[in-house]
Parts: sequence; C-alpha cells; structure tokens
Amino acid sequence: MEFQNILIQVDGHVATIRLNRPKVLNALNGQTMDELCQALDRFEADPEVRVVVLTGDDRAFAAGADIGEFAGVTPVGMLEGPRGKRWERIRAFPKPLIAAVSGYCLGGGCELAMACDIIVASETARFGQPEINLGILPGAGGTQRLPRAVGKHRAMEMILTGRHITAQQAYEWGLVNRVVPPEALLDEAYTLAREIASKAPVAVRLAKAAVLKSLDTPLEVGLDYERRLFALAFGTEDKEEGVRAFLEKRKPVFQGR
Ligand code: DAK
Repeated sequence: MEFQNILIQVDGHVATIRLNRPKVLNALNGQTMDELCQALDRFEADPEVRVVVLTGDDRAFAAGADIGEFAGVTPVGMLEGPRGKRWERIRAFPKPLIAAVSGYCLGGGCELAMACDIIVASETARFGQPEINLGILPGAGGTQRLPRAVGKHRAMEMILTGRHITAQQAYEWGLVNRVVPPEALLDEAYTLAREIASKAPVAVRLAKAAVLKSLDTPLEVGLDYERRLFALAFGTEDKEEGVRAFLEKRKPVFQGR
C-alpha cells in the first residue's frame, strides 16, 4: 500500500508513522487522516507490531486540521462526513501510541497528540488550541482531553485565548511526559517504545484499556473493569512465563499469547 502524506516504518516490534506534508506544517487533511487510519489498521492487525510512535518533522508535529477543507462545510456535512469515524478509529487503537512532538502541535495536531498514550516533546514544541481564532472551537477531543490533562482553568485559558504554550509549560502543566533537546526526541520516544514493547503485549493492551477506562467512568465501575481485565491476564501464556521467569531469576520472554 502506497501512502502519499505519511511515511511508515517498522523496526522490530516498534512501528513509526511520520506525518509528511511539510509544506503545510503537516496539516491534517482528509487524505492524511485516512492514511493514518489505514496505517493503524495495518499495525493493529500485525502481531509483530507492539507499539507505534507517531511523529512529524522538526517544524511541526501538525498545525491542525487543513483549514482549506473547512470552507463551505455545512453542519450536516460536518456531522455526517467521515471526520468523526477517523478520530474514533484513533481513539480505539488498542496498542500504545507514543507521540514524538517537535514544533507546532496545534488544533487537531494537539488533539492527535492528546489521543496518544504518552507524549514526548522536543524543546521546540508549541502546543495550542487556536480554533477560537477561526470562529470555531476544538472538535476532535480538545475540550474534553485538555481539561483532563491540565485542569479546567488552564484548558479554558488555552481554548478561549487560542494562545500557544511552550514545551516547558506543557510539561509543568502535565500535558507532556518529558521535554528533550530536538536531536534527542526520537531516541527518547524509541527508548520508551522499545521498553514497552519488551513487556507482555496482551497485558500492555489490557493495561492501556484499563487506564483509558478510568477517564470516563465512576471509580466503582472502573475498579470492576480492572478486576475483570486482571483476571483475563491470568489466561495468558505470558503471565505463566512472567511469573515463572521471576521465580527462576531470569528475564521473561513474552510471546504475546
Ligand atoms: N491548514 C492548512 N494550511 C496550513 C495550516 C493549517 N492548519 N497551518 C499552516 N498552513 C500552511 C500555511 O497556509 C502556509 O502555506 P503557504 O502560505 O506557504 O502556502 C504554510 O502552512 C506555512 O505556514 P505559515 O506561513 O503560516 O508559517 P508561520 O511559521 O508564519 O506560522 C503557524 C505557523 C502554525 C503559527 C500558522 O501557520 C498558523 O496559525 N496555522 C494555523 C493553525 C491553526 O489555526 N490550527 C487549527 C486549525 S482548526 C474535527 C477534527 C479536527 C478538527 C476539528 C474537528 N472533527 C472530528 C469534527 C480540527 C480543527 C483544527 O485543527
């Protein structure tokens, strides 16, 4: 399958998706989003892929949706078009997604990073939800995920003013996991990715599902969900291997079964 707006690569158990529309700061047009979803479909189906790193280039992770595609769109077109399904596909991706962010990470770009499970930022990264300047509001999760990440008041400030924040500010506000020099960005993301990829894949997916569940359920429901997933992990060969390896004082070799 040939992609035009993204580059993909697989190295061991870690796949990379690189957004690749540098002339428009990786603006997320429909085709780019479709290609991103197709790549995720492929990586979900490939048992060799255990973690996916999503990145852009030095200048931009992504400067948002492609604004050119908004002109003339009606409310019905917005509701019934493919946009919602694409973002739902990203939300439902079951394997860990690590965003490696350099440069502009705005609007839908910031929402895409927030849909990932871990965000590594370069010192050059700039985060923002500038939709208010276009007469609209965030529409791909920004009003929901940003307050969960940074708290109501900081999210309000970003969303109502449209101002960008620096990588350091994003770190202090809890939006990103860490900030590294630009040249160390991918190394840092791959170090994390390889470490996670070395764990039992089924347990990793169950853990991701359980943590995500915590963000949209009351504690009692979430605890019950965790209890069930925990029990499910006891049906895996990897659990037997992990426990046996500990008792035998050796490193486990996980198979993803
Ligand atoms: N869309 C299209 N083109 C873009 C773009 C964008 N978002 N951002 C930048 N570009 C283009 C510029 O037009 C310019 O193209 P040329 O003029 O060279 O042809 C090129 O990229 C370089 O940009 P600049 O010349 O502007 O570069 P500067 O360094 O001066 O400024 C900037 C960089 C990032 C500050 C500036 O480009 C900027 O403000 N860009 C727009 C950022 C923005 O407003 N982003 C939010 C877009 S709204 C939804 C799903 C998603 C969304 C909503 C709903 N559903 C599921 C319902 C998402 C909405 C959004 O993201």
